[in-house]
Amino acid sequence: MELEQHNASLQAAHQRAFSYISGETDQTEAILKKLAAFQVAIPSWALGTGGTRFGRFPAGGEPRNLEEKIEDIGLLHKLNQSSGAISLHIPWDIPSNPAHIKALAAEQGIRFDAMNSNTFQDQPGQALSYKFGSLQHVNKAIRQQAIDHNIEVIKHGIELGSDSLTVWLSDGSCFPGQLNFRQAFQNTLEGLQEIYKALPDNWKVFVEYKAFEPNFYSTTVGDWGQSLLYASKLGPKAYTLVDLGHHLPNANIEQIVSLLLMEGKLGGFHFNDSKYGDDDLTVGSIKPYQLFLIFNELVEGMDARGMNHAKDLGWMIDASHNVKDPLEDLLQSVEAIMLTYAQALLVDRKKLAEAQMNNDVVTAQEVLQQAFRTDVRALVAEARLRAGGALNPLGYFRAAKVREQLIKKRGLKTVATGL
Ligand code: PSV
Ligand code: MN
Repeated sequence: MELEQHNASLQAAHQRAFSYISGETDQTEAILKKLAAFQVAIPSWALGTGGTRFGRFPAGGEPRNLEEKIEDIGLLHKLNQSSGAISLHIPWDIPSNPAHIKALAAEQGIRFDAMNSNTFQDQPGQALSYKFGSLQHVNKAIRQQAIDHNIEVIKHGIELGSDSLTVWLSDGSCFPGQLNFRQAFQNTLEGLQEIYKALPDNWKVFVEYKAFEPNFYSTTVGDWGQSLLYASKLGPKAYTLVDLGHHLPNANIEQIVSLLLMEGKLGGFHFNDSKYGDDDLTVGSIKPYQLFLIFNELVEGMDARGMNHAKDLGWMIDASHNVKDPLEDLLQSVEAIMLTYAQALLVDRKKLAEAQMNNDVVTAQEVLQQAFRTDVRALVAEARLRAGGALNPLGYFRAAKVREQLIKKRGLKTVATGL
């Protein structure tokens, strides 16, 4: 099925819904412009079926190499016009021919978002093991190996035109007494300082925190306080990265986001959703109101600093798709992000500020929920349509039998690199 044909078949229903929502706000054109500019990076490791330590159930047609991963993201972007970036994980996706990879991505309108290093696994042929950590390690040679790897990742990123590095460390301890916390912190800081020195002038480094897993007693970058401490000591090119799944249960993530923005230290975002921990579920599938409250703070906080919503933070999905088609799951996640961003743009900020000044708790809640309960699907669809995408990306994906075609081309038993 052709895209035009798909869009034509949905046009009348879309028009009805779009005229309704346009009548609800005088901001339609401004919101459409912001939606069109907003791009969410797709991680190179999320294009295959995810798994747990108990098993993995691939459904076929997974990308066999980086070229095919870029092809998959190009497909997503063609349909939703909001996935115009890729975030690479090294060494899972080392570009053997960077110029070729760069050109391939450019053909699909895809740029290279943050590069991700990996010192949480041992690679075949690796000299020293990360079993007891990387940058925190008691052995200087192991710390140096982890530093060198990160510098290598920066070099790959420079070749591709990326401008940021995300460092997520699994470093920590599994049992009380295993680590000297201060020593682990100091070693990690010194390592990050070496990596920081290797950053080009226009680059940023994002320090990602995570409460637990794979270490279950302590994590050396375990929460936003520790991440902010590292980022502050490192300097102006260092920022905190918030991954939604990396908090202890019921953490007030929207407040964390607000304060990091206030300090000018929020650098990037990994979107996913969870019920229990780092579940890596589809964005917006479990706690959509929390996602809205986070976006509400993002928009308010970025506007307060005059930031560009699309460009000044790194936006990325970080999820795993164990029982869904990865591409369908990613389409759902990007859609959830766009819808929530649109709702946050609808919040009546003047009325909210007045309610706050008057301690009018009821009105404050009404203002937020008015936006959250607004059906903005037609706004997001209109932005997509104007950019050349599909009115219903998921519907098109199924009608055009995209997965079936990928299986035919790549085979049923293909395995993408990643977790
Ligand atoms: C760790 O759980 C994490 O969120 C980091 O961002 C990694 O790079 C990613 O997942 C993939 O393992
Ligand atoms: Mn992450």
